[in-house]
Amino acid sequence: MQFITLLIASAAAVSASALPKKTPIATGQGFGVITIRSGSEIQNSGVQAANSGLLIHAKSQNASCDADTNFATFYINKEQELHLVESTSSARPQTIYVDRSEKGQGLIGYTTGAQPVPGAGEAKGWTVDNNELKFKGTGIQACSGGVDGSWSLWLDGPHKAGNNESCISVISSAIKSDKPIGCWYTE
Ligand SMILES: *[C@@H]1O[C@H](CO)[C@@H](O)[C@H](O)[C@H]1NC(C)=O
Ligand SMILES: CC(=O)N[C@H]1CO[C@H](CO)[C@@H](O)[C@@H]1O
Repeated sequence: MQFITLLIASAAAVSASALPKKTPIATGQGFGVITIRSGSEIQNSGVQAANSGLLIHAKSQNASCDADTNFATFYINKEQELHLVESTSSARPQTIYVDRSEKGQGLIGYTTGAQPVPGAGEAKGWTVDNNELKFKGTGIQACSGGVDGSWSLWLDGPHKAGNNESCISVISSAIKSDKPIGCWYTE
């Protein structure tokens, strides 16, 4: 009995420590994002930004960062816009948008500097609910087959976003960054 209790206690300790810490994310607070989909190869993958889109599993996001990192750092402002934390050497904000139109199929992209949000794109509506990143209540899916073995991220919806095959829904878990690293991400 004692043994079983101990076993259960230690199993619980292991799985609790494997879970990301759920520290609430305040407006303007820097955070990273990991994808949660247990049993898949993209469980606990850090979200990256490159080529005006979000991805996971790229060897390098090829960004110019203020410190060494291969993951993106974000913040949400009062207008519910999702931004990439800027490098100190860059003065051009990079802002994430989604295109929920029939053509866009849930595309997630980002603009750089004064670039307008394209066509049907929307930038306002991002929230972190109980540490999950969502756009107007909708979560995210990941699609394999991206550049360099990566998976591209799309708004959740039909699992053929952008005619990509094998898309799966994930939980995008926001993890507070105590020292957000600013980067300049490739356009
Ligand atoms: C990063 O740069 C390398 C070398 O140019 C390229 O092969 C790779 O596809 C780039 N990665 C991304 C995510 O664009
Ligand atoms: C990961 C992946 O396959 N991405 C493709 C998804 O669809 C868009 C638009 O058709 C392509 O540009 C991507 O390469």
